[in-house]
Amino acid sequence: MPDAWWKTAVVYQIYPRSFQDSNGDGIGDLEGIRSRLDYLVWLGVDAIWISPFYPSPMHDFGYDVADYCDVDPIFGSLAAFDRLAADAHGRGIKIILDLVPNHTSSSHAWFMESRGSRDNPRRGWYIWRDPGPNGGPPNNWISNFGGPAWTFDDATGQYYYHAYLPTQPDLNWRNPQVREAMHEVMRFWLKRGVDGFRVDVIWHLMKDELLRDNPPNPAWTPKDPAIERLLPVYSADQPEVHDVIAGLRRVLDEFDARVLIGEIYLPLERLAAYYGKDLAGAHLPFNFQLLEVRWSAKAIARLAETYEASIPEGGWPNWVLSNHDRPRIAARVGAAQARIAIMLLLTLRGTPTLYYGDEIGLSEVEVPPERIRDPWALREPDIGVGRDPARSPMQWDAGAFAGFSTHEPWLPLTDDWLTRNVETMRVAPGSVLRLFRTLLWFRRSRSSLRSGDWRLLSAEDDILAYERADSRERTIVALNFAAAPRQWRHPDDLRDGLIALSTQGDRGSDPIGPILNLRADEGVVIAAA
Ligand code: TEU
Ligand code: CA
Repeated sequence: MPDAWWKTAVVYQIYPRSFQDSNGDGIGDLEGIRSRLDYLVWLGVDAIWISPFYPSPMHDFGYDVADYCDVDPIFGSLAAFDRLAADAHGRGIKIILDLVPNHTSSSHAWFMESRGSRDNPRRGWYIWRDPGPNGGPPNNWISNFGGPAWTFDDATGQYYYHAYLPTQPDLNWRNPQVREAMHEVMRFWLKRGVDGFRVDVIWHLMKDELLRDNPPNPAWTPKDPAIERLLPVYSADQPEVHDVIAGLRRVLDEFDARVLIGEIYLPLERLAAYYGKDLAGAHLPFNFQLLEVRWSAKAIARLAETYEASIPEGGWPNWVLSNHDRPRIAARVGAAQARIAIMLLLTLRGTPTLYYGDEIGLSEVEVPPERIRDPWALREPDIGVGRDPARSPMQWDAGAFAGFSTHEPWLPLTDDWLTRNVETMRVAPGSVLRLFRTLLWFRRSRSSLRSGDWRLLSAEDDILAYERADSRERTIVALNFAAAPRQWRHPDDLRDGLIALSTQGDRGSDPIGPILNLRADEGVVIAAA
């Protein structure tokens, strides 16, 4: 039985606003993505996950959906989506959409009806409550984007709940009509050939029905990861959430070979539950640990061992380095260690998700205060510029606006865009883009990397070494997390191995002695029989 495609695939996240503009408005769109499919084939990715492109007032850039079954004109049309899907499938690239079931936009027809009156049939589709005893919000829950998670609606004299912006009211997933309506949304896209969904904030879907106050978290400060703020709010980790996820999975399973990826910012010991009872939950509960881990050989060794041990029998791991909500890997660990990170991501066991732009080493753009667009930063200035620096336009060439658009892009380019772009780096020996592509194609050629076992070899002296093996071959990876040379004594029986590639370009075919000398910030992959 061949492995499910999503187990051996490499997923590539596209933030549609920032990938390629096709109509000169400075904002990326679906036609722009379609025009770059040949690049994605060249790079060697197997699936694209596209962040939301549905009709939206764009208060949270599409994560505030006003119509789940259409395309916002700024991104194109359903016909443009169908063309993109057909061309992607024609090139062997799968399409994964971003489903945002936790909340709608306050401009969604469902919410407009729900707020119409207390006895509207859709009143129970959202979470409405009378004011608390002191006339204020029903409890002390706070929004992920600052301020109370409750907004008062004068017309009907009640508060409604929102985990994010006041214009992102949470749906009430205890209501079977809400579940059925969202199942129909999934079927709409699955019938259009979509290969799966990344489900936004899937662990938030069920709230504590009694809306009990949460113990105030005095230790929390705005600089903490937002998730620390939310954990008390969802600390009940409602058991019913797994019924809801199993319901989403049943819809998916009405169609062949689809994947359900769950966005879940939870510690590893709680993440495993989202594979579901008898693996009937998410195929890939997103593992965000590399976004937060202390960047060292020992910490990552411990993380990988803990994660491997936490996955239920038959479950499949996944790893990610960056996304549209967090500073990019190159900004977190620097350019040299970002190469180590890429080799780590593409040689650990499980499905890797790449974030667009990481392959050209995009880091943080300077976003002047007047150009900040992230609603979270606009509501909570003390968190700084927010998420915009990780959402800057893709840089394609050294032409105007880096080939992203013929118009000033919606966010600035990086200062070094003249050299940090696909066309320039595609032919530059030793560029991070060429490393990325070589690793992707090497991974594709090695069954041990696509689906072999993982075994830690060592994590001493700043070197993380591990082995991937199956019945046919072994691949050894040795990563130097130090900015200084290090030596590594590998297992003696590696004498027949050869260094397949290094993060620092050609190492020649020097035979491997009993000691491997690694340069500062260097990682190597060794192909052994
Ligand atoms: O993010 C969920 C989530 O927890 C993040 O909001 C994260 O905690 C926050 O961005 C602070 O880092 C999803 C989407 O990825 C995010 O872009 C949306 O803003 C959010 O949900 C609401 O839909
Ligand atoms: Ca456009």
